[in-house]
Amino acid sequence: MFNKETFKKSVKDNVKTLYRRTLEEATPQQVFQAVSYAVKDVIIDDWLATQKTYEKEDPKTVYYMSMEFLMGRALGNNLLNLMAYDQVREALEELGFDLNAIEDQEPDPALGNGGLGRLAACFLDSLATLGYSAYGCGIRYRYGMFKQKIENGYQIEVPDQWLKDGYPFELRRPEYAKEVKFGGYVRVEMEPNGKMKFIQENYQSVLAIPFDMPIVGYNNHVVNTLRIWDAEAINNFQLDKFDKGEYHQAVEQENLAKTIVEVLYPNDNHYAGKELRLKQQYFFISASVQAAIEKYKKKHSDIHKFYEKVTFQLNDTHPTVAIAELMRILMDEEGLEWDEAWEVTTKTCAYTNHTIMAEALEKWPIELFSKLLPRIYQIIEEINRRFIMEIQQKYPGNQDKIKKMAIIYDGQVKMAHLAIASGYSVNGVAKLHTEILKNQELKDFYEMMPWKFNNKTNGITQRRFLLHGNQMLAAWVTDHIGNEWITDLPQISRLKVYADDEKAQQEFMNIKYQNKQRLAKYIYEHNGIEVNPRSIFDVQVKRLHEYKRQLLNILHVMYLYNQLKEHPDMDFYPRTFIFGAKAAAGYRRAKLTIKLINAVADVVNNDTSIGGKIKVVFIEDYRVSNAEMIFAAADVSEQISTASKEASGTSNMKFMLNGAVTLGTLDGANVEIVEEVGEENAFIFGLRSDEVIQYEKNGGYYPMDIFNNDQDIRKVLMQLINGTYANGDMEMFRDIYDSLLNTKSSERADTYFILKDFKPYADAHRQVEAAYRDEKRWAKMAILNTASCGKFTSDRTIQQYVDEIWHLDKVQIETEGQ
Ligand code: NBG
Repeated sequence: MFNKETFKKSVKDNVKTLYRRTLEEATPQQVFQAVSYAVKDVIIDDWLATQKTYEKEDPKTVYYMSMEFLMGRALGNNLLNLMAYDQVREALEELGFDLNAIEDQEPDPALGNGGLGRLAACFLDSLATLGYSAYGCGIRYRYGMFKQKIENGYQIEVPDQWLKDGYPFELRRPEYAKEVKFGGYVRVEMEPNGKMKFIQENYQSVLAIPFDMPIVGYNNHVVNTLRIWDAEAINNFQLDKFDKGEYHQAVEQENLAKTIVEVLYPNDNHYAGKELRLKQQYFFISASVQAAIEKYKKKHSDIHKFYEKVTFQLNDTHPTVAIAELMRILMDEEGLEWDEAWEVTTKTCAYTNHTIMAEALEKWPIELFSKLLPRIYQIIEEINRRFIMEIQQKYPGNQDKIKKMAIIYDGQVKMAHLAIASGYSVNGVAKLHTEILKNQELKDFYEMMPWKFNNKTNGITQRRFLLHGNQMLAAWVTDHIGNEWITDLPQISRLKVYADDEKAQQEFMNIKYQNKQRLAKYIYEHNGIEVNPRSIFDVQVKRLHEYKRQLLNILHVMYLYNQLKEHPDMDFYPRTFIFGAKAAAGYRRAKLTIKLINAVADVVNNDTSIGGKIKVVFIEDYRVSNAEMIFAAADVSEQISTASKEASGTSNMKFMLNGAVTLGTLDGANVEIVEEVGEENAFIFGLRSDEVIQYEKNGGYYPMDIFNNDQDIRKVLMQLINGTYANGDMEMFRDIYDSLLNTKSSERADTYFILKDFKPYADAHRQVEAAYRDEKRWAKMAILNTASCGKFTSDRTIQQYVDEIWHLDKVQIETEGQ
């Protein structure tokens, strides 16, 4: 139980033992560390109690396997979930510190790129809060997502040394280390009983060392574990090698260990096809699967029933080697026959698809794959052989089906096919996305195995994105409807009765205003740009990708600016366009788009003739910690992906929760957001997904016609190549211009239908402006957005995974004094 005086003493003691300093002498970072260790002390008892309870009650456990966990800062969130936030704030005040400032000392553990990694983090929060036994399994990258600096308008990537001061919320657990083997060859031996034995030889190996992070449930004493693996060289092996004079190989193993967990690939919705990436995948999967089996065997003797107590959720294709690794261990180490191992595996593994973008679907060249993972490759070959037989049985003589569905085809191992053929569940992440999977992308698989397919619309945790990120609004909500929304978000619909209440409207908009002031201050401090908190804060924050169409947004800003220059007296409600986005380091056009945004910002923000009516801000280094503040301050949520391309989107939900109104296409979860809040409380525009798909299939879209016939659009595009935003340099943005009209390369012009959707988008913006001028109408819309977001809690998503896929048992933690 939390005790303020003990806590204060613990903070002081920690500073002393960690740094040989008094609290007065400690640096802010040292105070953060001391406070965090004191908080960890509080967590530890619940962590132990939770694990004891799990041991006793033996509930079924989900292992959420993911290359990415975008956790964000832990200190504030842990305090809230422990119900100790206010007391700790007071305790620190008494010691002369400000909790917010101390929270700001924490690095964001940015072990993820974007939505996929953040979803995994929200899921862990919900699993703990709902009281389900769960592990997150991932990689402890030494360098997380790069830090973004903007220099001269360009993105510069700087290493993210999140571990440099030590991370207080992790626990190294060498006693659970596992060996992971790469390369070599497979030798087959006949055993006396006639069974074949497969032995990997002449391999290199590394030691996987787990680091555990506590995942604190909200007010329920549950503490689950995120287990991320670090790599170390295997020392005694190394000595062996030296004895034999195999110095070279020993050094290689040392290097392998060093490089394997070095960096997170900074790609979102795109795979790089790099050997090191496959090594990372097998590394954390092999260690995690070994650990899961070891844990199961502590309590159970019959490995055939593994799936009754354990399920693996594969977060996209990145962890799909788990299927073959589980087969390998069951057969080669546990002695099961193929059919027995297959039954266990197919009842254990489930797969989530997070994208239909072709460039994100992992395929590995056979050569690379079989060399790195010879035994795993053999097993996948056999899975493939049997799967093809099944296809032939179902569709006799149909070669086309084999071509489209085989796991190994054309020299490549297709990871999504492996996951679908071998898993017991395949889910999409929003209604529309799942329908597109069933009817387009994975049509053949759906026809063959319809029972595997299901939808799980994504969600977000309200505990981070409202309770922590927007404390003023959270308090206001609680004042009006009580605090049940914290663990039961649909309760928030009780706010609907206040949508027309003038006092409530004023209070709600006043909180929004204060949050806008907070963000304005941040912008001033970080960008040196003054923005008017009375202007409309129109925000697009997410990874930079062509399909997300930040380009549409900035082209529209250029158009508005042209309008304002041409008609200086036009009625124009001041607007602040806020962007935040990292681009993959190798994604040239995305990086050029960042430059364009900053170039437009430079011109527009410094043009005194428009009286500050348009401001453009690019927030550097968009990440979870500043995201929390940005959502709280947004009026308009830009969700403008080309319909059909955004599997779900989850920032759309975070904005909605904070009372921002969606301006978007009918894509991903926007569809369901509109269903919940009503079309009159969102601004929807543009091509529908089926229209996009039709154009993609049949052609018939000619952006050049639009360019030729629409003066406004032509003017904006010409400004890309006449130096308007590039100090006269006509080449700087030519690639973007070409991509829209492309007559040159083989790439289809305007792949993402930007020109097609441009005018409908501009229209939607006019409607936003009109709605915002009507203060009451806007306040009502904003309140209704917050009040209608109940469906989008990750608690609901997780409950559906539990009920329809995992079938976990709920656990109550017994703590002392309860
Ligand atoms: C992303 C989608 C988002 C979705 C998240 C979480 C990948 C591969 N997919 O639309 O682009 O919200 O996954 O499901 O990163």
